[in-house]
Amino acid sequence: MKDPKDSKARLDALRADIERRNPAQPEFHQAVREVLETLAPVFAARPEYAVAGLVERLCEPERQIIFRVPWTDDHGHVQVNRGYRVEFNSALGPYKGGLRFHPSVDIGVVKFLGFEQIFKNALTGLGIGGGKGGSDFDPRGRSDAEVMRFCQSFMTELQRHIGEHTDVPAGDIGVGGREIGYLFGQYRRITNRWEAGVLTGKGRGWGGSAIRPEATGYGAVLFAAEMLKLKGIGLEGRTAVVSGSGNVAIYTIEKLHKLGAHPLTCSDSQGYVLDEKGIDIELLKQIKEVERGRVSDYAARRGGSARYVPGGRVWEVAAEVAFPSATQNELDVQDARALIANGVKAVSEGANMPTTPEAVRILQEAGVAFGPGKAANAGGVAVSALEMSQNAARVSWTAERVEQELAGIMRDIHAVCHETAERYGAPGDYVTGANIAGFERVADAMLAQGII
Ligand code: NDP
Ligand code: 2IT
Repeated sequence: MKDPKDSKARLDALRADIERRNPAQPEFHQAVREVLETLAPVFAARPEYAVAGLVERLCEPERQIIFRVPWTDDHGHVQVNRGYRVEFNSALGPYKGGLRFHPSVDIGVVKFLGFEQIFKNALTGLGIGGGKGGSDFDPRGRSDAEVMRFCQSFMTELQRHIGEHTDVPAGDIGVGGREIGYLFGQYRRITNRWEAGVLTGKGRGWGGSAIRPEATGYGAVLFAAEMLKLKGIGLEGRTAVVSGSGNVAIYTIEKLHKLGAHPLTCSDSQGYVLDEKGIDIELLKQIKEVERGRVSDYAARRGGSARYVPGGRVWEVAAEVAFPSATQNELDVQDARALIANGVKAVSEGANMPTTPEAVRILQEAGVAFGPGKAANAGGVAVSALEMSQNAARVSWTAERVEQELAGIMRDIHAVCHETAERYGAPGDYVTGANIAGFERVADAMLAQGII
């Protein structure tokens, strides 16, 4: 298979087959399409990858688990949710990836996230396979006691599938430190094991790593800084737009402040805040992390500099760097055009697949440095892997040490994406670079380990 046209034809046929065999999973189709579209040159250059079944196996999860999650709400009513864990690929290490609790979660969403996670985790170089899970449970408006009962019921089933050497979940949308605590408690109770490495994102006092809460957001900013450095500019003094107001957005904003940039926005699913003086990180943390409030509360309490825009999108605000940090497909063609018109120089994806494929193309064609999520937001799972290392060694590293490791990992990921893109004739295209570099590592391990 030397002719790239042959490779392309084969990949197109495979894509059509995947869409036929996995109906009604648009996010999964999108994630697969985006990777397959960039792989043709690697097949042309490296015929060893063209063996039958390699990509077909990569696109089929090793295991998909779907289970009932019954729990009782505060009014004594029985609620029934659905739980998922997709164990996608373990060629490089135990399945690793977060749990998402959000009403939009279905098997297609979990599969898209698990598929992305394979390549992201490979890029970290830390020996972790790809997996993802979650539930259509909506934590919004639920009491702590309800969340605890839900987490306990969820773990009662999940525990038989996970383990420090098997599958290691963590947080994602709707799952943070509180939920990981309840999940860990139930795992420990059922198994009668202190198995710290079975979950990451734990509390600092009981096996959690320093800097894990910060890692995804900090990493996304470090990735943006690396991209800008190649354009000969720094982050200091730059204006930034950030979407979302959860874990990733908060620590993106914090790191931007630390590096002397000006984060002007944050958002939730109901609207956004524009703060001309820059987002007050302490007020945002108080409202979101302590009070579990909304960004509209931020605007009400911040005073004159902040304006709440109900229903709007942050991408209409002029800025030099953009960090989509909420959810998938939150930045579309119209948003990309608005960013370009306002002179954006770099987009670094804190969220998973937040930019639609057409918007990615438009941004890249306009010369905007575009960091895809599987590279730019890999800092979170990378520090999760460092949490597993600390748990295995029964040690706890200082925040300074973890932060230094994170910075080195993000630099390395940027470098490998950049070099790989150049090697395959797509200079500056981090999407191609990330997909091929991640693919090569997983594919080499899969080939060595035989047809399983
Ligand atoms: P959180 O639950 O902490 O925050 C999610 C934020 O996104 C909230 O502001 C939420 O607003 C908003 N949001 C969620 N769903 C939607 C939606 N359908 N439309 C508009 N806004 C929405 O999650 P995280 O910050 O952890 O995750 C954000 C993104 O980052 C996700 O794509 C996740 O997969 C990705 N990610 C997370 C990592 C982590 O370590 N946590 C690591 C790597 C990637 P509202 O409250 O109104 O729903
Ligand atoms: O999308 C992601 O990389 C995460 N939600 C973090 C996964 C992890 O295992 O830390």
